[in-house]
Amino acid sequence: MERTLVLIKPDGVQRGLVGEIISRLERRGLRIVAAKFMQVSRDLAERHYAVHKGKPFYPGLIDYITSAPVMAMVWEGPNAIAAVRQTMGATRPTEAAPGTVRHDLGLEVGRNLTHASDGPQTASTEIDLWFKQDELVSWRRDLDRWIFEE
Ligand code: D4T
Repeated sequence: MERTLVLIKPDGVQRGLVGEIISRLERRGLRIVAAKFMQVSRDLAERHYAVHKGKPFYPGLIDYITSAPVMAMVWEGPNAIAAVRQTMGATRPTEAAPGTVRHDLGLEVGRNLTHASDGPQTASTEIDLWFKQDELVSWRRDLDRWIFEE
């Protein structure tokens, strides 16, 4: 079972899309492991986006992610990293496939609603950055056998 970090960014929170986005992940069959509604500090933002430091969009990215609260979550499931990125769609909403969160709900790359880890190493590093071990809940749903082949 794979785990991935998902952020609903400030635009998603401000636009009242938290429920819609969580609902899409739930309906996909993914299982929530952790969630916290929080104001992101500049320090956390800079650590999360360290890989983009020096790029032209970096200052705007830090301002954006710290501009209002975010909903930070961990989701799990078989191939959860790829599944969540597929549900979110391409980084640029105008390149995202119809049916994805970014296509259906967004227009601009700098207001692309969500973040999702892009690989197993990043997922592990990002989950550790955003959550303490005791904030991650391991549990089973009664429905799991109808969603996971196991
Ligand atoms: P995140 O990390 O937010 O899930 O986005 P992606 O994984 O889909 O895309 P990314 O790392 O390439 O970009 C991180 C973040 O920077 C913003 N961005 C990106 C931007 O404002 N302008 C740009 O030209 C690019 C490439 C959007 C997402």
